[in-house]
This record gives sequence, structure tokens and C-alpha cells, in this order.
Amino acid sequence: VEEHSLDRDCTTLSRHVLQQLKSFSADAQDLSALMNRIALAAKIISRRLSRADLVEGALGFTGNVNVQGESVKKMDAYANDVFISVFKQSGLVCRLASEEMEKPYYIPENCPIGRYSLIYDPIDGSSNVDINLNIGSIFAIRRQQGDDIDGEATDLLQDGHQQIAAGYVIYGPSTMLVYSIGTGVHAFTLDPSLGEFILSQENMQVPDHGPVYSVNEGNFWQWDESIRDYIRYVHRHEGYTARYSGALVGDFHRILCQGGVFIYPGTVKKPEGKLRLLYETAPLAFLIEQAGGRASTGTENLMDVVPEKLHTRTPLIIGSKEDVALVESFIQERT
Ligand code: AHM
Ligand code: MG
Repeated sequence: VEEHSLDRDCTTLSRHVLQQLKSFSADAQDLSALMNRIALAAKIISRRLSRADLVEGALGFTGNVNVQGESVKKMDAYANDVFISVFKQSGLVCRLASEEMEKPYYIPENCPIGRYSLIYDPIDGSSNVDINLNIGSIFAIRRQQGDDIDGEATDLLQDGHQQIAAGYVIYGPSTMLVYSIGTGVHAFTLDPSLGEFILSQENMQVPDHGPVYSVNEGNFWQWDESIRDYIRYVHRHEGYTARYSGALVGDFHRILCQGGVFIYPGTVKKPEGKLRLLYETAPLAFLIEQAGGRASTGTENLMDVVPEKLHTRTPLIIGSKEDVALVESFIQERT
């Protein structure tokens, strides 16, 4: 007998947000609309990436250096602008803060009513862009607090608990959007023929322990002795496997699915490490906690860290509970 039923029940992202909140309240409608806008940005970026090598001017560097001191790639700039244009039309977001912009970007026409701020890393793992390997976008949504009269967005300088939603998009063999609004972690896969993100994994849980350790061991010589001790431990014990792609989103996604730990530690010279709190480490910390895992700086729960500035960096140890605790135990032994 020929089956005409659909492969799955085709829950779309916007519907899922409303279902999760079990309401059609104004807040729920806002969140659903915000997630829809993020999904639109993801589709536009995904579309460009899928043919990047064939599109004139899509790859390579712009020639500019961003506030982080990193050379900006054309795709970084493109993706940054995509989020801005998409949210200009939303009415909901007054401020956007991103890795690629020194200061927050204000959308004046949205500001009287737009009470949400979008914080994002438009292209995470930029070194993978020109070689067609997986990259991502990371995002978080926070509610604007106060009127921000001085235009400094100082209310963004708060801990990760202020996030009301967070997630990432991974541009891999398929494009996936993984998000949480505080009711678990859910993954959606883009069906390009429909142009829709369709629910593919609901309530993802990270195992309490996993085999993967994901760290750039080329930095071994720059690390504090405690991190070296942990790596030596891993090298001497059975059951570990190294995986490191150069794109946090990809490495994190593997760990979320299979368990293990991702580490970007500080170095002796730069104790705060490389990754930025507001649009890299805090959103992923929000997700991993929702999935039953943990995120730490080594000495502090990552969600509790208050950034001093927009681009504040933190060390990151994230993944399965037991693996994060083991890394912490090496750090605490030496402090
Ligand atoms: P980016 O957002 O500019 O691409 O930088 C962040 C990336 C992460 O995706 C990745 O985990 C890390 O930097 C890799 O850094 P390194 O090359 O030092 O290992
Ligand atoms: Mg990044």
C-alpha cells in the first residue's frame, strides 16, 4: 500500500514557540515573531552560503578590521547586515549588538515600542567560511531594561540569566536552528524546498558524560598548568576522543548531541580567553543548562558572569555535567 502520510508532523518554528509558552499572550506572540525573524535571517544567510563559491564577492576579506582586531570577512559583514535588515522590519527590536559592531546598533523607528535587544555573532567560525566547512550564527534575546537615555546600552551588561531566549544556527550539510526560550532545547531543520524550519528534535538532553573533548591543543604551550594537567589526564585515560572544527557552534552541537566537553581556556597572557560573553559563551551556557549540562569559566558558573563591556571575553568550559566538573577540579586544585 502506498503511504501518503507526511514523514513527520511538520511543526514549524513559530508554532512551536507558541506551543511551548502554552499561550497567545502578547509576550508569547512577541517571542514567536522574534524567532520567526531569526529564522528568516538564517534562511537568507544559508541561501548565500549554499552557493558562496559561485557568487562573485561572497567570499574573502573586506579589508577592514573589527573591534576585536580580527580581519572582517565579506560573509561576516553580509550576515551582520542581514540581521539588521530583518529586524528593522520587526518593530520589536530597538537595539542589536554584535561581534562585528563596536557599539550597539539602534533602530530609532522601533525604539519607542521595541522592548527587546538582539545580541548575536553573525558568523561564528569565520575561518571555515572560505573552505566550505560548517559555520554558525549565535543569538540571544534580552528584554530592554530602562529607557537607555544615554544611548550606551549599559543594561546589556548583566549576567546570562537575563536572556529570555538563546540559540544558534548551524550551516552544515543541512541548516539547523537550535533554540531555547527556557522550556528545553529544540532543534529545527531547514527544508529548503519548503523554506521552513521543521521540528527535528524536541527536548534535547546532553548525556552526563561523553567521550569528546574539544579544545585547540595548539595552544598547549600558552596555557596555565591546570589545563595542561587535564589534557595530560585525558591522554592517559581510555575512552576519550578529540574533535575540534574551529567553529564553536559545530563543536558545541556535537557535544550537545553526543556528550563531552568543549574548552576554550584563558592563556597565561590572556586569562579571559578568546570567546565573548554576550554573543558566544552566555547564549550557549543558557542552552546547555536547559539541556541538563553545565557551563563554567573554571571558577564560576558562566551564567553568573557580569560583563564589564559589550565585548568582554570569558574562558569557556561547557558540556556534560561530569566532564565540566572534572575540568573544574583540575583548575581548582591549582588555585
Ligand atoms: P569568530 O566568531 O571570529 O569566528 O571566532 C570564534 C571562533 C569559534 O567559533 C572557535 O571555537 C574559535 O574561534 C576558534 O579559535 P582558535 O582558532 O583560536 O582555536
Ligand atoms: Mg564567534
